[in-house]
Amino acid sequence: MKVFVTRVIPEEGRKLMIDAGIEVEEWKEKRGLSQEELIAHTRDCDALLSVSTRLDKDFLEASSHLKVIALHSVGYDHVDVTAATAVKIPIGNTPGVLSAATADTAFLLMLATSRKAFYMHKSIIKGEWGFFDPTENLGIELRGKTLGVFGLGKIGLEMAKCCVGAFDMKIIYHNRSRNEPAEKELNAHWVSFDELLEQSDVLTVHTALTPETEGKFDWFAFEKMKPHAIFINTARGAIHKEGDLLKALQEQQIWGAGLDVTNPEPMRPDHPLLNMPNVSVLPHIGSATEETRAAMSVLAARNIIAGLKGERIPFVVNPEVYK
Ligand code: 8YV
Repeated sequence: MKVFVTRVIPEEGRKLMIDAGIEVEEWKEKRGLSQEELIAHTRDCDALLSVSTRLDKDFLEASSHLKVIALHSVGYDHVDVTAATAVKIPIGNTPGVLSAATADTAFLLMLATSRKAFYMHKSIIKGEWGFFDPTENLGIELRGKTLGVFGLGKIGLEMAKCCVGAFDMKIIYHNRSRNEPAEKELNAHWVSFDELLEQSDVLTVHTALTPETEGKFDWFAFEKMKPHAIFINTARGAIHKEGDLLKALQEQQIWGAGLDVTNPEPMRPDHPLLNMPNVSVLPHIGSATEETRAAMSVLAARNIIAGLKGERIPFVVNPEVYK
């Protein structure tokens, strides 16, 4: 049995597959694969472990011989799951293990933005640490403020817990359905999307990218937010409209933004958002800790091993394939 892996993954996951008797072929080049290259490399394989590699309909239709596809991510917006289901390939993801690390990144962006930390750091490098003026370089405080969570699932819950523990923040959230355990645990309140916009001091996005959430944070949404509100996105860049966000910041419709995800990625180095004092941008490192990436590789490997044994994979995103 052989698996093709689209990037080099942590040792923990690779070892698990090798110990299970699986031959592991990793793509070691520092560039992504085209769909044609992917088809060619997986032709003689039984499984695919995809690390953020786009899997479109053409690839999936040409690859019906694959017994399983494991993703090295919780998100699967880069995969045509309907096409995979049509050719009966189970798709697995890595839920749970990256929730804390991703929430930590959201928390980091919130705090850094509230004190303009990234911009201050850059100003020292530029030799701009000059005469002390008590009315300059002022941030805003977070204690007792309202955190609005768009998508209170596993990651949103971790972020909310951090904000309650550190700053005693009040939690409001908007989901399609109520999260009653979170309401009890954190005294969180469900609000409509408009109420979330109007009442949040910090609004943090933790939802999947779907046709319903794509472009959800546009000019009309930012316009409803408080002038001192901070917008945080560690989910997917396409959930906000970057041009509208820039305009909202320039026109002081909102106060600041912290982004771990942009649209497109990578963000171009001369992007105006990168030179704004109240904006913090990171290069999609939400799950990038040694512990979390190792745990993700293990879940992906477990999906591959189960799939190759002909068993139901433990973290399946398209359970319909087993019907
Ligand atoms: C990375 C993520 O994109 O899991 C996700 O959905 O966004 C991140 O963890 C990544 O795929 C790391 O392999």
